[in-house]
Amino acid sequence: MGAPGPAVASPAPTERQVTDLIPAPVHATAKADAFRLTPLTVIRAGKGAGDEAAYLRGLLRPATGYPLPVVPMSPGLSTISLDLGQADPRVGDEGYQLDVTKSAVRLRANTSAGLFEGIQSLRQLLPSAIEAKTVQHRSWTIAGGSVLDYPRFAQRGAMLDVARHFFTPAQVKKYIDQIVQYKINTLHLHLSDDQGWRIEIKSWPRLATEGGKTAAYGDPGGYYTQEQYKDIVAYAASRHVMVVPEIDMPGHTNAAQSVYAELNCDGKAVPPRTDIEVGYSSLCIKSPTTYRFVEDVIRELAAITPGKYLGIGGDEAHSTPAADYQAFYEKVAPMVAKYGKTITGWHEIAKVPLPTSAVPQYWDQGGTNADLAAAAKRGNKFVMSPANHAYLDMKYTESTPLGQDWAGLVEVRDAYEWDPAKLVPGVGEKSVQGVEAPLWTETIRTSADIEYMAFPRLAGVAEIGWSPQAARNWDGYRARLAKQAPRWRAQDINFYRSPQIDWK
Ligand code: IFG
Repeated sequence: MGAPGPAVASPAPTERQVTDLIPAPVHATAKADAFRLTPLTVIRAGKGAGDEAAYLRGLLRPATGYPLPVVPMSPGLSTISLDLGQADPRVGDEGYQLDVTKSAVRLRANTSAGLFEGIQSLRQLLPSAIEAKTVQHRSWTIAGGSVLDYPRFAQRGAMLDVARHFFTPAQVKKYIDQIVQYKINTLHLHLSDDQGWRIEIKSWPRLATEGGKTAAYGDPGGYYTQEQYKDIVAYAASRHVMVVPEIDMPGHTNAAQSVYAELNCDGKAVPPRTDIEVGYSSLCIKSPTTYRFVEDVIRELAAITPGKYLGIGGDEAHSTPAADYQAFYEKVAPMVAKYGKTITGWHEIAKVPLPTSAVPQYWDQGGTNADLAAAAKRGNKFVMSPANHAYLDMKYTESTPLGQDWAGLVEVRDAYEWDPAKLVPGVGEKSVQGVEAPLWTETIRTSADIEYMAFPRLAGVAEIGWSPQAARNWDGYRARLAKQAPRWRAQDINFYRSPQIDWK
């Protein structure tokens, strides 16, 4: 043991440092000094960085009350700068470089999405009080350090089932703002099911006006007009979130079949159903009307969806014989490309011939699946959302008041300790497009319910989607997660206080 070396200026123990970030960055070095935000601080936006600079300003102004003007050139005062195109090529098209010293904060990225993700990290380097909606009279320091970061997987998503229970555009936007703080970039909206139809389709108007009236347990329904849907999509895009709309089929279709008799093989409308049984419904596979209906829906939904993907369901088609299921998708799959979109759907669709661009979404619980391994071999990529790890409607424990338990109990650790590239033999790293945390809403009615089931587990799924697998371990994560609690309290997020975490 040699003589003790020179005292290294270890960073003052603070509420947060670059090594506390969630998702864990690829490279992060904490530095002792910190940047102080003051009433004189300016945000200098390089060319093309104006929107992200305005977004950052919107995050910082409520709690600080500082002017924080966005300027094209900095007068050399206390400056936070955002620059496009000057980042290390390693950060790719969604990563960033963030350098915080006493004298300046510098955020660089190759795209505006990268700047947006870097802002989420910058946000976590400020005290949790920055998340308050009213002015907090206190000092504002940004922990010093250097971060060079980029995602493991391109797609990191959350799904909200707005069919079993309807959530207003404002509630969806609120959820978007909550999830982007963990670099989630995809919102999958499950827009139709047995209990309700939630999107206006002009060529089949009663789908929404009638089929939107019902919800699980007879609770109030609702639906999005196409204008409201476009507004949600635009809001999501302003947060660099791609909306993936899903119309479930050929099963999970009772709402549609209860309002249009011609969608039923016997020509009779089925009674509306608001119980939560699954697998009993099926479109009429042999009827040409079914394919006119499906094509009209796909056409109208594609026209108002700028995102690449359109979800065509495929799950739990227990009332559709296998041959009919195959025949159905042989007719329907080409419709998605016809209207300029790429197929996504539940992994059962991998049974039928699909373009290799199609992205099946895995929702089983791990293990061998020959259809998926074959699809991966053909070049299909998958979104992984195993029910026993990523389903946010699974109860945490037996005493969780909300949710279900058919895939088991999913505590915070269960939602964190899995590797999407190791779930299904033959579906390895190169075959994984990303991860998703679905929230089915049979038992979920309010934003507080959404928050209780999504937080903390969504943060873990977001880290799985973003951070290097080698950087992830439960002991390190649970310590970092504990430090998020003051941020959630400041945002009034109704999170579950898992006994597995020593919450701050
Ligand atoms: N499975 C059904 C969902 C929902 C879920 C609840 C899928 C793909 C059970 N399909 O998950 O509609 O009811 O946990």
